[in-house]
Amino acid sequence: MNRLGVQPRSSPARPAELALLGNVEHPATLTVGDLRDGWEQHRAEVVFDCATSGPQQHRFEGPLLREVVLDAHPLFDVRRRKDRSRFVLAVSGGDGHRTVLAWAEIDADFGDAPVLLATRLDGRDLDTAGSQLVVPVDRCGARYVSAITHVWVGEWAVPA
Ligand SMILES: Nc1nc2c(c(=O)[nH]1)N[C@H]1C(S)=C(S)[C@@H](COP(=O)(O)O)O[C@H]1N2
Ligand SMILES: [Mo]
Repeated sequence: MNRLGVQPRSSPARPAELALLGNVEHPATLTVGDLRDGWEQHRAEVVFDCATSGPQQHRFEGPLLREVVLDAHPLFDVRRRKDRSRFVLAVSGGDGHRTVLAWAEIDADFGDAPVLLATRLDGRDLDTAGSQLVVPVDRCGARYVSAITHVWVGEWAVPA
């Protein structure tokens, strides 16, 4: 911001952040830079179908969602498959679009899906746009939530 209260064109835009929260021991706020520097980057070349714009082909890079979430220490006994299988993940985008995944979809002992939190899309860094969910096992694009603001981790608890 300069003295006129105007954002100069040359200044870099504010980096996007996502909140990792819910039934976890260590909630965190993560920038795309954190996602790039903190975990091994995986690549995914994907094709998905969009109901409105047809087939889309993209190249993504980023950490595995399960590695990022595991480092926040979900409140399950990591050694017990049945305990882990009760958990779900809810992912929201800046525009209100949101989706859910079962923890078991990405757990190596269950679906083992290589779901990513993208840091790069088609060779472009996502630092200002925000991370995008990459679900290579999906045939359609609805769960490729972009501009992620929240990843909520929670346990299905039976209503009293
Ligand atoms: N935040 C957000 N992410 C979103 C959507 C949306 O409306 N909002 N639409 C989804 C749908 S329906 C599709 S097909 C893909 C399209 O991704 P693309 O435009 O990068 O090809 O984004 C997904 N991610
Ligand atoms: Mo879509």
